[in-house]
Amino acid sequence: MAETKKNYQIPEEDIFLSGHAACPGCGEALAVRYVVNTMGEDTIAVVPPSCIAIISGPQPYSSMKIPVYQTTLEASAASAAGIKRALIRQGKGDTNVLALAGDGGTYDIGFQALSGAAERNEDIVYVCLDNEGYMNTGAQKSGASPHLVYTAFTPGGKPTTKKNIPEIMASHGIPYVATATTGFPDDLARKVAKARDMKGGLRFIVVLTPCLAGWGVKDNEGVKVSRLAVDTGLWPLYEVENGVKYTINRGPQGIPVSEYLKTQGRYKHLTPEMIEQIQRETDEAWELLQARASCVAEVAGAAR
Ligand SMILES: Cc1ncc(C[n+]2csc(CCOP(=O)(O)OP(=O)(O)O)c2C)c(N)n1
Ligand code: SF4
Ligand SMILES: [Mg+2]
Repeated sequence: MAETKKNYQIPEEDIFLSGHAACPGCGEALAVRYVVNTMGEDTIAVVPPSCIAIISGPQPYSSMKIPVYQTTLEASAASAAGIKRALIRQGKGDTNVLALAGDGGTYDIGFQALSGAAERNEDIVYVCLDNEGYMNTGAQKSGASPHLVYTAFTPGGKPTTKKNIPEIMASHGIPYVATATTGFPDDLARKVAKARDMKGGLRFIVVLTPCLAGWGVKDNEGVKVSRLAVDTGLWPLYEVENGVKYTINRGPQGIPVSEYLKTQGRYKHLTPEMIEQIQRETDEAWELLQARASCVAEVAGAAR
C-alpha cells in the first residue's frame, strides 16, 4: 500500500481568502482552500448551486482570487468543458479549468453532463466536494448519502446504499480518478497537483468533506471525523489511472466503524444490528476494492 504522505507542500499563497460565509469548521471550505491554493492562480473555477456557491461569494463579492463562473446544478462539467475549449481557441490553453461541485451536483443532478464530458475526455479537473447530502437546502438525501443514515428525506435511515462514484468514473477510462479527504491534506493536495499537471483528459477527484451542520458533528471535530472515515475503512484513499492502474494509498487501520458512527448525530438512531450491517458492508467493499485493484491490473496487463 502506498503512503499518503509524500512530504507534499501545500502552496502557501492564499487564493481562497478568509472571511467567507461557510459555517465555522466547515469541511467543504477547508477542502476548497487546499484545492484552489494547489491549482494556482492561472485557474478558472466553475461552481454550481451548493454550499461552495455561497462560500465562494455572491457577485460582485468573492472569496477567491481567481475567476469563478456560477453555472446551473446540472451543467458544471458542460460549462467547464465549454470554457476550456474557448480558452484553447484563444490560445490560452495553459489556463486550468476546475469544476468544484457538491455531491448532489455530481452523483445525481449533474451526472449526465459529467458522464458526457468524461466520455469526450474533456480537458478539465473536476473536484466533487462530497458531504453526503444536499446540505445547502437543508440536508436532504443524495445518491452519495450512506446506507441507513438519517437525512431530512430519510428520517428512519436511508434504505439504499451510496453510489460508488470513483468506480463509476473509473469505468469511463479517464486518465485519473482519486478519492481524498480533508483529514489527509498532504494526500489531497498531492492528488490535486497530479491532476493539474496531467494536462489533458478529464481528471476527477472526490473529496469527503464533513458537513458539521448536516452530520451533527462538533465544530472542532470535522478533521477527526474525516480521518476516522478512512481509518475505519468507510472511505479508502486510492487512485485509478486510465481505468486500470489502481494505487491504494490508505485503507482500514483496524478501527471498527462504530468509532466513526458515534461521532455524528445523523447516526444516533442506529441499532446494534444496523451498526453490524454497516461493518459487514464496509468489510466487503474493502475486500472488493483490493480484489478489483489486483485483478484489473492483471487482466489489463495480459491484454496488452
Ligand atoms: C435543478 C435544480 N434542482 C434543485 C436546485 C436547488 N438546490 C440548490 S443548491 C442545492 C443543494 C446542492 O447539494 P450539493 O450539490 O450536494 O452541494 P452542497 O449544498 O451539499 O454543498 C439544491 C438542491 C437547483 N438549484 N437546481
Ligand atoms: S451547511 Fe455544511 S457544507 Fe454547508 S457551509 Fe455549513 S458546514 Fe459547510
Ligand atoms: Mg452535498
